Amino acid sequence: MALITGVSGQDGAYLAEFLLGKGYIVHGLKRRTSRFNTERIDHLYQGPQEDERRFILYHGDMTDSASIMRIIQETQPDEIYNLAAQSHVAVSFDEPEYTANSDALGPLRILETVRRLGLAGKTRFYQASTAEMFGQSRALPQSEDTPFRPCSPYAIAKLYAYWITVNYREAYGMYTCNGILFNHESPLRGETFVTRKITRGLARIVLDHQDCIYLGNLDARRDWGHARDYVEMMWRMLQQDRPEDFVIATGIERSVRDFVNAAANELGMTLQWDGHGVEETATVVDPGPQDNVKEGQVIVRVDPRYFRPTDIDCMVGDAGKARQKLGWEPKVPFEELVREMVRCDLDAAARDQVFQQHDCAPHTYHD
Ligand code: NDP
Ligand code: GDR
Repeated sequence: MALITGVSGQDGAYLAEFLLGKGYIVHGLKRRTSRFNTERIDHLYQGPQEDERRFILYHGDMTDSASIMRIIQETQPDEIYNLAAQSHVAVSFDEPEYTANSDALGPLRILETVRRLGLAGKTRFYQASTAEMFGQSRALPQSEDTPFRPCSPYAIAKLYAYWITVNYREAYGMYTCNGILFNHESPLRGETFVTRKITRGLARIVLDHQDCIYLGNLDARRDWGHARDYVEMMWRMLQQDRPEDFVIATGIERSVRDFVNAAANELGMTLQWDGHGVEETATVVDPGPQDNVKEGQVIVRVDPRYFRPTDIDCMVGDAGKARQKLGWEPKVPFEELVREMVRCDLDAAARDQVFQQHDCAPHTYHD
């Protein structure tokens, strides 16, 4: 039996599906929002009236110890996957205190609850740690031994979570693991992360809903994998004889510009990049089969509002330890990830078109 916090997020949805497939009963902590926000897990939902439910949701919040205590006491899980977080790096500069509360103190609240309830010998704990903790560390590729040099309120909060997870393992003998995951994407990725912003934006341009997308740092280089591959590693970390921390990454880095080119290529379009810094643009030199896109149309511009006060130039991981001990082998190559995201966003943009034809406004928030 497992408890997943952040079950309504990208990784929560893939992990819930994965664990249900393994025969687990899955409990999910979900925060209260003013509207439904369970689109990613609606296909798994079982109403309270159904018999023998295997997927059960609870209202709770990482900033509220009482709700965490109630849910853990009620469910007494064998495994806890702590995925809940304010996970957007740029937003953490706007909401640093809230980010620290949910991302740093949230995991502490879980660990302390497990200990206080006498579940330290039973409940295994996975912490969603992040490659962002390496920050501006110059060492590349980054492994479990690379020194941390975080450079955002998000990464600094996650660093506290990392160390408190290690501390509860060492101090109380609890089975706790950090998965130090590099960027992983999918069609379920939040719309304001750069990959999804690009695939969604290009799909909408192709269907004539918008002309252009505005991005920030095009030179940033990231190590992008598929979320479905990564959640399996979370589970594998909790099935070992001894708890340990693991880096999960593909070992290949690409720039934001490379990602735009790959997505455009998937749509049969060729782009030309001109200018530097805030003047840089991508112009369509060959629209391929896209009727709504014109040769010479500028479809990417830079908006400095998307620059961060401090950013990371390049992140790339060395997942040698996970390869050796967890049998880690990323299954989905980069091109396939981009293809899947572009296709799903084309479908979504087509659905939006139907909404528009019936005068119902679809989501138009683009940030
Ligand atoms: P998402 O942003 O998609 O999901 C985050 C989840 O946390 C959502 O379910 C969100 O709820 C929930 N949440 C946020 N704040 C709270 C709170 N105060 N109380 C309860 N729930 C809360 O992130 P991902 O699925 O991409 O990432 C999962 C975890 O892995 C995160 O901790 C992230 O920091 C970490 N991570 C992610 C990486 C990636 O590349 N995806 C890489 C490395 C680490 P709601 O749906 O209501 O917003
Ligand atoms: P990141 O992901 O910050 O690495 O955090 P994001 O996709 O937000 O940014 C990646 C890089 O792209 C640059 N960038 C832009 N980013 C966004 N969001 N929007 C833009 O318009 C844009 N233009 C350029 C950014 O500056 C950055 O360099 C993700 C999250 O999932 C974290 O929770 C996780 O811990 C890390 O990955 C590993």
